[in-house]
Amino acid sequence: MSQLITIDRHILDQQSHFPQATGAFTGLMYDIALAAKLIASRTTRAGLTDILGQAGQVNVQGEMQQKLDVYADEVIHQIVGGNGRLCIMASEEHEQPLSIPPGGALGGEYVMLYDPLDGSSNIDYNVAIGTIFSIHHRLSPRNMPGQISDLLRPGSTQVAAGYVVYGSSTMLVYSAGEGVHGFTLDPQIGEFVLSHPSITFPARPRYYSINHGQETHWSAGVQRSVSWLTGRDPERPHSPLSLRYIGSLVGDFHRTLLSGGVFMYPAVPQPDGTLRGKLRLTYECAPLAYIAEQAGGYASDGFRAINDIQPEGLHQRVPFFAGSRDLVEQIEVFISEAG
Ligand code: P6P
Repeated sequence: MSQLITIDRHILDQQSHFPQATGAFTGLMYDIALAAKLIASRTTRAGLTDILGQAGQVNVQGEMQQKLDVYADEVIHQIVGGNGRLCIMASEEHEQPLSIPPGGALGGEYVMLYDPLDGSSNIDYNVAIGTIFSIHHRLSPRNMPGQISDLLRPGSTQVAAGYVVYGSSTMLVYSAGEGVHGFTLDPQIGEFVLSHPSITFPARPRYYSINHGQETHWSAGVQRSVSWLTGRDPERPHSPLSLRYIGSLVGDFHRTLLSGGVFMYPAVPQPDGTLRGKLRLTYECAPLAYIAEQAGGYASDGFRAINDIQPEGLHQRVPFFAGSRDLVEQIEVFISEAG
């Protein structure tokens, strides 16, 4: 029993490594874990309550909001935003930054960007979905509201990031710069318990993950990369990886992290006709890139590190290649060689 390490205890232990810590970050992570429990309580019963289905409105992305999307977004805004640790927040569900809820002091030390429920189009099919969060120190002076400049930050300035995957079990995976740690929710005691300490990408990769339905739109570099990963490149032999793709970013990324391999969402034609990435930089790719790098891996837009990109907009989209470092770096070479 002495080995039972809850996330609260783990966060507190991590805080002891930072003598100057004020406890604000610790409280922030407590709030995130609580919000995750509340969301998990709904996702595990989605089929039993009237939480399924569409909320009847469209979000900033032009996507039909699911009821669970709306619930998750509001829970995070209120629970995580309401305790005075954040000066400003940004959500995938809202075009503009969110004001700090009543009770949350405007002088918060941190900023948070989040995707409350990614992959929510899969909810009705019982496919894993997830919450993603990214945390930075504020840049603007304390005791005033946060600014958009606090939010438009390269991933390299994150102080913590993580995700919650609501799947066969609910797991919270986070890093605060000292490795990646996974906690599994024990519903019997309502606690996230350390189940995956110090996660690193396995030396031997197992899967690649991409939507083959878009194959005709892939660039020559991406086509060369997939050919290589599946052992079909005569110039560069590689033991063939198997394909896994569930169309839910957190689920696909989490499997890649634990199994080794690479997740790819390249630039493809979008409904508006442009050729670009689909995944959002600030609250999807940058936090997952932070986790990937903390786990010994790497994440790129095909040309440069995701975490070197200075965001121009809150909802900016980028191509995303993340996973075992040697695989992602080789994909960059193929893309570069293909011009
Ligand atoms: P596609 C879900 O809608 C999402 O935003 C990510 O979770 C997922 O990785 C991607 O879209 C799947 O997109 O075009 O393969 O259906």
